[in-house]
Amino acid sequence: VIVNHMQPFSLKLSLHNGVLAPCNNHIRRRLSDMASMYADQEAVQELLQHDDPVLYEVYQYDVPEEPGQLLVGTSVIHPGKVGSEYVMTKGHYHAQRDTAEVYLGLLGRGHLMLQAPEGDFRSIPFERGTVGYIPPYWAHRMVNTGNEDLIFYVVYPANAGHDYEAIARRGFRFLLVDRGGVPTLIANPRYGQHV
Ligand code: S6P
Ligand code: ZN
Repeated sequence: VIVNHMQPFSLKLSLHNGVLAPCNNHIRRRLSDMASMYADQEAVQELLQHDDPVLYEVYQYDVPEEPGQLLVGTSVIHPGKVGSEYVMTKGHYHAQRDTAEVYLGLLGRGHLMLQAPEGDFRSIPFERGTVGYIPPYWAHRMVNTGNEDLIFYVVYPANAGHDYEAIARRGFRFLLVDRGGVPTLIANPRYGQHV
């Protein structure tokens, strides 16, 4: 008996620019959408006086958010820095904490930062061909440490949802900053404080 009437489908993913077609959920995140998340607030204000740049984009094909379904999408993080901190995603836990996710690197260079609720932290270097496994319960944020777009493909349970609040409040334990051209992890001086 067929109980799920959803039809099979296919999408085209451009391996050059990450665009997914068709795409029914295109998100653009600007600096003003996550201004408080960068450590150097003077640099944020300085940038915002001139412009409100798009920092990253997500192309996703939404399906019903029910258990058993999978969401697929690509993220394109543009290169750049805010102060000495590299451009990054907001980062989140899944609202449904016991859901995992897989990232596949397609273009560019970066680091996948992961953090468990108890504070355990990992940073995984990412490039074309890297497969990153994000276990259930780990918050995740991607950082573009290169000078071109960082593009990766993601697959995760459609009922996972996003919890941005916890990261917006506490941040990650470490920041990824440019130290003489070398991406370097430093302790986040604002970790655990209200951001
Ligand atoms: C979704 C998955 C990615 C991110 C995207 C943007 O669970 O982890 O598609 O949504 O990379 O990051 P963020 O933190 O702004 O959602
Ligand atoms: Zn996620």
